[in-house]
Amino acid sequence: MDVRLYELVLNQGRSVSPFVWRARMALAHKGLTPERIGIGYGGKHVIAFSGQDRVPVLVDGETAVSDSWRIACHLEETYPDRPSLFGGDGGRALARLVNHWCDSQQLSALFLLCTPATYALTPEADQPYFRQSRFDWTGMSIEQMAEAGSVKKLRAAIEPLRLTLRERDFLSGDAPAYADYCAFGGFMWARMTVGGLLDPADPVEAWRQRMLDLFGGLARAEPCAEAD
Ligand SMILES: N[C@@H](CCC(=O)N[C@@H](CS)C(=O)NCC(=O)O)C(=O)O
Repeated sequence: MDVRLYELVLNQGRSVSPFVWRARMALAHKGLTPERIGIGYGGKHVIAFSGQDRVPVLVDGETAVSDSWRIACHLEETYPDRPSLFGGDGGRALARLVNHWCDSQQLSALFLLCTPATYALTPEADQPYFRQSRFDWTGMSIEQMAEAGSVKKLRAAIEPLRLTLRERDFLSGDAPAYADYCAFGGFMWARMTVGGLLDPADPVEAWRQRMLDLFGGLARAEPCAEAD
């Protein structure tokens, strides 16, 4: 079966995209091992067939799917007999809430902390694009972001995760599922660029360690900025 995942890979083989990590974990959850194709910011022509310019892009047989949420839904619908990513319609709706919370709150809190190090890992030829596109989004230079990033603010922003993980091992309950992969993606961006960022005593850190161990240590095995 032809299953391919297009992802963003920067210098030192760093797979930095939180959205790609969501898709990689979701594929592993379904027992699928895609061929991984790394592109840089300057390699968007490679995914032009998908009709847009963002990763992840999944090619599953004849079907191309972009956007991490749409990829998760595709996997759930195409592989219903394999372990569920959502646990039914109610679970899917709540996973979507977690997805939106991660995009708007968790990734915003990580943005200023991880973007300067992502820039440093970007091949020189793509750095002007990276710098300009991030300035267009935020009005800030890479150097201003480096000044403004706050670990304290990140740790405060993830309080909903902390409160949940004090009560159970995974956001989805006793076992991990898509809501966990959503939140984990953000922390993988940090792991690839700056390190863990969490207090060792934080229940979120204990969960992150459990997530790193999943699927034979799939995420732990990747080259990263963190010494395990
Ligand atoms: N909503 C999309 C977001 C995808 C996205 O923004 N991907 C980033 C990687 S982190 C990207 O392709 N960036 C290319 C760029 O910034 O030029 C998803 O969930 O997959």
